[in-house]
Amino acid sequence: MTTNNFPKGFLWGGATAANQLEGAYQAGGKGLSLPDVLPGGKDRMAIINEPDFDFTIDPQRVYPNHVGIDHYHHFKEDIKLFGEMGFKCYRFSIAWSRIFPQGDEETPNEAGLKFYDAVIDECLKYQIEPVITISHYELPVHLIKEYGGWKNKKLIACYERFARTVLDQYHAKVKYWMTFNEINSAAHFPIMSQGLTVSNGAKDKKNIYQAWHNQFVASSKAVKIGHELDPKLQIGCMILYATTYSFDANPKNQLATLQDNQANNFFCADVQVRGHYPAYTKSLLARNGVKLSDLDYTADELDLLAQYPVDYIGFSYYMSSVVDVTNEDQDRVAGNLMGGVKNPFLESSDWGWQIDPTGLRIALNELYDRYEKPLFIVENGLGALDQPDENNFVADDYRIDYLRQHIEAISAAIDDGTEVMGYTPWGCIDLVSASTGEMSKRYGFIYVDEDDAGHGTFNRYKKKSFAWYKQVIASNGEEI
Ligand code: BGP
Repeated sequence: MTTNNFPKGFLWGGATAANQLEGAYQAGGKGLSLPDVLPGGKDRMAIINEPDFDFTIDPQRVYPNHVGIDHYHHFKEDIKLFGEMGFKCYRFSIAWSRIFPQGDEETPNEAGLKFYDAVIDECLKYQIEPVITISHYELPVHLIKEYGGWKNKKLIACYERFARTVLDQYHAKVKYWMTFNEINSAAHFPIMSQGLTVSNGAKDKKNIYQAWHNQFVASSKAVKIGHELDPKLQIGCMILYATTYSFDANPKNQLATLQDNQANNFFCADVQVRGHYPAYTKSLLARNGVKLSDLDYTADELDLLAQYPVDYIGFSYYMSSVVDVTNEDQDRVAGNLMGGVKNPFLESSDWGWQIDPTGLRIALNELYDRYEKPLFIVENGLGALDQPDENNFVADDYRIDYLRQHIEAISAAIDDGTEVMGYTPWGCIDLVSASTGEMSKRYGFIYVDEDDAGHGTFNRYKKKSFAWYKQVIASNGEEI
């Protein structure tokens, strides 16, 4: 197939998050953020079920986010490599706890602001457009311990101050923003974006919906602040999208798939994009044992949501999923984020994520049909166990193959009539995995010599996919 239909100005690039690559977790006055207290290892997410988990650091355990890939001290070298690949944009996040170490101070930390000024200037030096996620799984620990995370309305004012500070500081140099990373992911793991564990209420769905409401309000406030500073700023939401299929034609499965889509793919975007709660809200809440009257919301807040919806839809896409409510004995995949029913037509990654490029074409169509707003694929990629040879070269043909098929799917979706702004594969340089807290699950075009315990030379090496992606960008997606 030909892929010569990518629009001029298409934002090719890569994506990262502060907590997964910066390291230097106490440098320049930074406070502790949630990932700083999450140990590495396959049971990292299980921590939310430990009743005595209290967000403190246990000296017996390993904390890979403390070191990241030491991007804090290597950012010039890393961004230079992105420039060499020809990135048009670079998506990264600002660690809240570098700007407000505790999260609720009145005055920002100058050293933190300076750091991101330097990162942004480095991008601009290579004509790379910065794309900033304001909050990417980096809630300051103090906001969790003191207030119980996002279920507490006090966080709205803290976020507003944080968003105002960074928008004020960087808006002249940064046009593209996102308010919360994978805001809907709380349906699967409420700890990452909402700071909720079993000990502070994650098992009570009411808290998750209240936290979402508070985040929606905070997100609209950021859109308001951004547009008042400069109406040309583009401020998006960011959702995790997993195209969801019914296992078969059984109407029971079809209905369950529809409801699964409402709950997991659409609910947050419906509010953030359309500016109001969808018609199915009451029944969705009821399915989760929550009543509207359980939630604390005001008419002014609903007004704000209506007045300040997002400008575009950022989303991550890694896999599709399957719904079957009629057969409990189905084969399952052991995905570490959200395992589920196995799709007999698909292969899975080493971590059980079902690989489905056509699902991306479907996702783009589903989202565009529903919202008719520009779409930005801000995460996609293959986590793999890369094996460097004696020259530290990784021949990652499997990654090239994965990305090529997904780029073909984007091209097909553009032909279908969808409006796609850009594509930023996840972890464009190897970094610490969010779900396992390990380095060995790698996504990058650039290999970083470092092991799961955070030891290594930290040298950077170009993988085979580096030259391949450079040519993809140079040809605006034609040579893949
Ligand atoms: C998304 C997150 C990222 C990222 C990615 C890959 O859910 O937004 O932060 O890490 O998934 O996941 P993992 O690192 O678990 O492989």
